[in-house]
Amino acid sequence: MKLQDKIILITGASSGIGRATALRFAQDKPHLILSSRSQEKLEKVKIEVEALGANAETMTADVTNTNEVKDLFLKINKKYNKLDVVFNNAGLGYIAEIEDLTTEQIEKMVDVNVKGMIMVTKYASEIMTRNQEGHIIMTSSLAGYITIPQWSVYTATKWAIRAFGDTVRQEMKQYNTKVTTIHPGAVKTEFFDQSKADIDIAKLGSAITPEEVAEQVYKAVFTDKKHVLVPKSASLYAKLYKYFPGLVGWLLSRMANEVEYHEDLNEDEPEFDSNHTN
Ligand code: NJP
Repeated sequence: MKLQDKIILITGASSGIGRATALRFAQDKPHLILSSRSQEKLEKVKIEVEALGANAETMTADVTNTNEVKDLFLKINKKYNKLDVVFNNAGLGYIAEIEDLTTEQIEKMVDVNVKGMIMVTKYASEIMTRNQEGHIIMTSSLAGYITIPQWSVYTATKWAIRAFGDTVRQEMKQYNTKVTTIHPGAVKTEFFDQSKADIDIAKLGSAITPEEVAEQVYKAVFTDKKHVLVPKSASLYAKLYKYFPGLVGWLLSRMANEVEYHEDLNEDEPEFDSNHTN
């Protein structure tokens, strides 16, 4: 029971990678604080976590609202006076060429993925530096290493988080606080339901499960890694990008286009009218 009695906060805990990570951590029976905007969804995850024998509580907060983030950490500090791990994970993406993204979509990506993640880190760091102990884990993306057409703003937010994480890591070392960024490739979660991408994630063969990411987040807690790329092919793309940026962008956008092609092809209908003879 390596994490038993540790206080662990997870943002974006109501679905996808956050939920899967809560369930992975739960096996060690820590005290989990599950956070996102939806109380209803969090309650469902809490029941799943408790069924595994861990303690859990829900604390809603919209990470784009700095007062709500501040209140979240005030509550945690008052109740526990410590925070061992924060999995700073809430995020979203809208996928389209820059001219087709709405101003609202752009602002939302920057607010949640950059401002939200920075504020969560800022308040977590106040508790951790005081206690001279802690681990901040942030979800960036494979898109934090590469560039893909149609993902420009999302990519910008995730590169920002890699740079932010690297810098905070340098600052936090003196306070015995670790900082890690996680960089997944495509993951089968609700992310793609709201992303407006023409991608059927179920058909994207290379997509991994949120449980595979959760396993790497869990393992990261026991190491002091700067970056964790998952799956292994994500590492390969990141390395290749250094030397062949255009090729990697082309390959990845081609994979997405192939999925679109299969989508467009209605397999229930014949491609030609077999009764028609010339
Ligand atoms: O997506 P999803 P993922 N304030 O939609 C929460 C990154 N990533 O698990 O507020 C607070 O299932 C939302 O909760 P709710 C991605 O960028 C993904 O895939 O209740 N919370 C939900 O719990 C993100 O950073 C892929 O609606 C807010 C959670 O965020 C992280 O993985 C690939 C919020 C989103 O869960 C988790 O995304 C990759 C707000 N304002 C990186 N807005 C991928 N799926 O392929 C949203 O490289 N949430």
